Amino acid sequence: MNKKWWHDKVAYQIYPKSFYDSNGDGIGDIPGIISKLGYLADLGIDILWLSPCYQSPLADQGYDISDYYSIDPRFGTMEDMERLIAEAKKRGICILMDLVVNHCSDEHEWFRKACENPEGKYGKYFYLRDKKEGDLPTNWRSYFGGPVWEDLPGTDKQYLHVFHRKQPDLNWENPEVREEVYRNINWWLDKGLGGFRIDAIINIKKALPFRDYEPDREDGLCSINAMLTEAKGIGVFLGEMRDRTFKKYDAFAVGEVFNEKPEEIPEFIGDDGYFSSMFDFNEAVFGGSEKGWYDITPITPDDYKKCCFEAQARVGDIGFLSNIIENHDEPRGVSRYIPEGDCCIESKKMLAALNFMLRGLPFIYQGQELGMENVPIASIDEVDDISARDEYQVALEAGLSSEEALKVVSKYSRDNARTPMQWSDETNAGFTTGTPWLKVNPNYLSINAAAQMKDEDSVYSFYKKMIALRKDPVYKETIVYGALEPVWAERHNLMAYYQKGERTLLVVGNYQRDEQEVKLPTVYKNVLLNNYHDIAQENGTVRLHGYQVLVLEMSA
Ligand code: TEU
Ligand code: CA
Repeated sequence: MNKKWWHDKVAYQIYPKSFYDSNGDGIGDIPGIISKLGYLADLGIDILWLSPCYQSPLADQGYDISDYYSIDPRFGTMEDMERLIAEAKKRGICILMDLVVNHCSDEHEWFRKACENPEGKYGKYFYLRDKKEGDLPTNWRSYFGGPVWEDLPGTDKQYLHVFHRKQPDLNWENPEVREEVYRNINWWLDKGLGGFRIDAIINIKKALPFRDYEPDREDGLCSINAMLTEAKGIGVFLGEMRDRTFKKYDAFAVGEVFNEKPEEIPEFIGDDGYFSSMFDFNEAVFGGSEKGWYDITPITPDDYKKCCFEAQARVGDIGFLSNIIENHDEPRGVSRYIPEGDCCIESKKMLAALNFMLRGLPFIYQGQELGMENVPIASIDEVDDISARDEYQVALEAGLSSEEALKVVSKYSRDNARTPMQWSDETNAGFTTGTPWLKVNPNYLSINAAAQMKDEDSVYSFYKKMIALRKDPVYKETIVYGALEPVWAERHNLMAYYQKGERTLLVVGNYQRDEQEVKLPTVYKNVLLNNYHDIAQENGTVRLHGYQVLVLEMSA
């Protein structure tokens, strides 16, 4: 594997709307991000991924772009964006924007022109089909519920949207569409971006000609996955995009890739892959069901371990995964991966270390470094997330009571990660002086950055230590390029692995509240991380405290 400039970096995801509001309108913005660059640099962040802040009606919170060349006024101006890129660079931080090109917004000029003249140039930018009364072109269910087909306003046609109806799919088979995309990517890279996170990219290749698949619910529709499994040849688009854009700039590109086949990994993230890296979603998708969120099987510590090791083994040293505990589409990791009732400072640090020390590029989602948790939801009316609102209906239709359905939504709603960043114990967690667009988690009085920055034992301080360890010249080579080797893989509620490179590191976490003993294979030379103040040991046997995690340098 060739070494790349970004291999030893630490990345951080910002959800602009909820990060920091600089002007009191209740919406986070780019000047707000600029004012927090000091915080991010101090934490040790090198790469900053911004969820979309382009012009958008925000039907899906910016993942519906109406102009790829401008910044939405709610987030700031193009000058703000340029200033952010420049100010970040001064601190050694590079910016990634979100590339959302499976679809645009129905308020984009292309779509408006397609409505005006579906037979013209812009009609070919989308997937249009003739409307037949009582008969949809296909029986696919959109990710956010309901059929993927919607009437094209003012015409006798329908258009395809695999996400929300306000997110019409772009027709990647049309070379003109691809040219538009590449031109935009290069335009941004010329502004000095470090690269992109690439949204929902697996969806750009459709199985043609369109056909129906076996329905998988009472609604007679089928999951998009049925069509995607059949779609072949996405590599032609992805390779072309790489060659025309990222490659020329040595930019970083991380793909939001679901359901990749093992044989595709070298093409995707090997040397000269389509992407620099791709996210590991193995833990996030565990237990998923085509029926809906209400049917998800909750993940246990043993499942979590298995998912991590499986993903690591699949990729090996072919390339670099990007490891996450959460993102803006997922519940808070500490609320999901730590058994109910056990979410505390120690267990949060354990989860952090087990994930952060894996081979790959660590991505921290805003507030994760504080151990932010899921938000209590009292009623479905409080929920903003369009996918959670749909899943609530799905649960009701499946026969759950409204109370049960609300419980499901509380657990998995994307709002959990989207509540405002908890900066301090001041009003609205110091996020805004106005009314926040989404309710602040009431636990901000005890979980906030200001308090944790002063506290040596906080989750924040632990993240800072982990990041510093990854950058320590003595251990960097081993942590970044070491080979991961699971240890005691069959032990219950214990997750442990070696990182073997120039040095030998052992990462071991007691994934339960009860103590647990391990007999160390060799003696250790140094304790690099410990979420307790002591190590209880006798003759090489360590009695791990509940949720204790250790990173040890072993004698080889
Ligand atoms: O997500 C793609 C995607 O597949 C998600 O629908 C994911 O399966 C789901 O959110 C898990 O709960 C991307 C973005 O990250 C998401 O925020 C957007 O809504 C979506 O694309 C459409 O652009
Ligand atoms: Ca604002």
